[in-house]
Amino acid sequence: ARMVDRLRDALEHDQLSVYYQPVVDFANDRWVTVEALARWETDEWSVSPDQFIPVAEDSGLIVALGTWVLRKACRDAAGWHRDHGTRLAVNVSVHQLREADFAAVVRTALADSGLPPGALSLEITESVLVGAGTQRTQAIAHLTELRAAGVVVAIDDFGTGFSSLSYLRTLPIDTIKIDRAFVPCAQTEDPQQVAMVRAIVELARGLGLGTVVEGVETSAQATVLKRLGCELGQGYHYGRPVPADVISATLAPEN
Ligand code: G
Ligand code: G
Ligand code: MN
Ligand code: NA
Repeated sequence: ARMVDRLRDALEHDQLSVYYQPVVDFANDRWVTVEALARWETDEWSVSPDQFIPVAEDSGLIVALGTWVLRKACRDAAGWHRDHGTRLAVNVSVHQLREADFAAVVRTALADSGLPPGALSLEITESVLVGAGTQRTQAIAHLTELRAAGVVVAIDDFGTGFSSLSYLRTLPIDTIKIDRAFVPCAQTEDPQQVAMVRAIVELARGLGLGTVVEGVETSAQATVLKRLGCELGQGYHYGRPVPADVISATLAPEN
């Protein structure tokens, strides 16, 4: 069967899962957030999200898949937030933002799970700005409404799109997630890479936006990024994406 049919079937039969990757505060290495990442796997095989997410995007199935991930992640994270203050980040496709009921779907997921709006970040990409004016207006209206309720909005994969920087002032956002392509290589500390990160951090600060750096793989990189003024970091150095029960077990003894 085509991958999209198998994916729809997996979604209907609750055969997808959600993994979580920690985001840490460089100041004290504590977990402040976990990012929800969809997984499609069994004991025998797995399909990479780099394969099935594009298929879901192209078929429109990403709307149902995104809602499923959001609701599952809010349920998992409500207890982590209650007991440890841990926040939740969820990836949102531009297709979800074009649906008339997106803000209502998010509000319902929060209400049903008990996760407070201020504990949720939505990760969107610059592609929100692409497409017909009415779709863009709809997306911005959803984000504005949800931000007014306390939800945090982050630009994911910052610096990899093709938009002009002016969108940073026009989009209702709170945080920039600096793409891992900008992370300086630990050994060389490439001066050009360092200059790029420094400029992005300065830009974010000037606009009153928070920063998260992705793809932190070594302690040497963490040291450089911290020195450059990055606030939060995410990457294999701090932890790979893992199932919910591993997050629960790791958080439990910490506090
Ligand atoms: O999990 P991994 O880091 O391999 O993810 C690969 C890509 O798939 C990333 O771009 C990530 O943002 C995306 N992705 C993973 N889970 C979701 C999801 O639930 N919704 C959307 N829209 N994208 C996701
Ligand atoms: O686009 P988004 O930022 O949502 O993608 C997250 C993706 O990045 C996931 O597929 C996750 O597995 C991957 N990822 C997370 N940390 C690291 C890292 O330190 N190095 C690399 N190469 N990939 C990472
Ligand atoms: Mn992301
Ligand atoms: Na990213």
